[in-house]
Amino acid sequence: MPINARVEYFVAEKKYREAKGVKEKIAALEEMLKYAPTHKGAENLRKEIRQKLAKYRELLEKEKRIAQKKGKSISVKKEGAAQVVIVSLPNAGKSTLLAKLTNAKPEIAPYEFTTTKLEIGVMDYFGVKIQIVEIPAFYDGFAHKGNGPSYFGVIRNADLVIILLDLTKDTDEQISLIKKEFEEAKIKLNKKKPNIKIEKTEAKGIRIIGGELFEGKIEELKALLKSKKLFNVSVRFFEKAKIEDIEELLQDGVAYLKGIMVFNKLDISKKKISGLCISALTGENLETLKTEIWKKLGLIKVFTKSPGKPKEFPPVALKKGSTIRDLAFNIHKEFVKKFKFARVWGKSVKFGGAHCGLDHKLCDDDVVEIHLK
Ligand SMILES: Nc1nc2c(ncn2[C@@H]2O[C@H](COP(=O)(O)OP(=O)(O)OP(=O)(O)O)[C@@H](O)[C@H]2O)c(=O)[nH]1
Ligand SMILES: [Mg+2]
Repeated sequence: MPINARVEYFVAEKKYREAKGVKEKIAALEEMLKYAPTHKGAENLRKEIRQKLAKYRELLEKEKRIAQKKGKSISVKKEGAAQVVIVSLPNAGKSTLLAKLTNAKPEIAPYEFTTTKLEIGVMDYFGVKIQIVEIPAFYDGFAHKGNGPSYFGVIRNADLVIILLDLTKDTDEQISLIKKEFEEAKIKLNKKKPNIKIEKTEAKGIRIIGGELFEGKIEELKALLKSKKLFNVSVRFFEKAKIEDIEELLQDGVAYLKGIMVFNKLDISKKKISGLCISALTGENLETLKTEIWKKLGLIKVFTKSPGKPKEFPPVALKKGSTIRDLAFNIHKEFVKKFKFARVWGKSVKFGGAHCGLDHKLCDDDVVEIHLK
């Protein structure tokens, strides 16, 4: 980590780490380069950023070429604080659910494959906008056939997947088919990315750091790396891991996504399922579903206020664990520089109106009054 870097640099670096798509990565890297320290000691850092930029720009060109070959590319512009996609086999009630949760008016019909393109709506969650996208129904082989791969491109970019299951049909069968397609598309659902850093090095040989955390034979690990032509690398373990975890990390294009399973058509089913059961038609349990979506997205909403005034609406959505610095930066870049102190009301403080600094961690529904110099 560079010393003396400006706060904007760290924010850009955070964006880079969290970026999912190639375009987002490029934008974050450009920002990192803009704010990276210019002194001699940071030369390597700037070089590294430029190399990464070149790599991602090349990747973007490649993606464009592939998209051109395949014809029209399918994409959705992300809007709001997060993007949620709904997937299911035909007729499970995706459009009905989308119409109930958002402002969208998709076609709803009792026959299969009614929805043939992406349907997009916006859900309001206590003032926070969340984009919800219906993906046309899955079928056997979806991951590799027709528009399936393009739709999986949209899914990969989402923050959460709702797997909608039809209680009036065999749910195990639906689950196994949908899971199979996700596996085919190399998307890991609800699995944490193994916390292992594999980096190419200029130094010769394979260097293993924290090897006591590796639950396997080091020789096997080295053989695997060599089979992937990784001769000069460092592998740093931050948690216990198996050889399969390394294999997964070395695979191209693996994505990690959060997902929830939701069982629909509760109103006409007598099945007893331990899971979130709803009726998109009657609206039963939809409030619970909304709360589940919010919890699973790992977001918090924070209200700002001016001295002597009530809290402002809508709230700002932030990642769980965000600090006043993140909030200030979210409002305006200058706010971090000009920050004097903040007063906070809510769960993150012992008493309402407590004075806090930039590093103070915020909780859901906190109210924050920022005072500037
Ligand atoms: N009883 C009942 N019927 C429902 C429910 N949700 C959806 N339906 C019905 O199921 C049928 C399919 O609903 P859609 O919302 O079009 O399903 P879909 O998943 O979007 O379908 P495709 O786009 O064809 O994949 C319609 O007749 C809906 O009225 C529900 O909760 N209960
Ligand atoms: Mg539909």
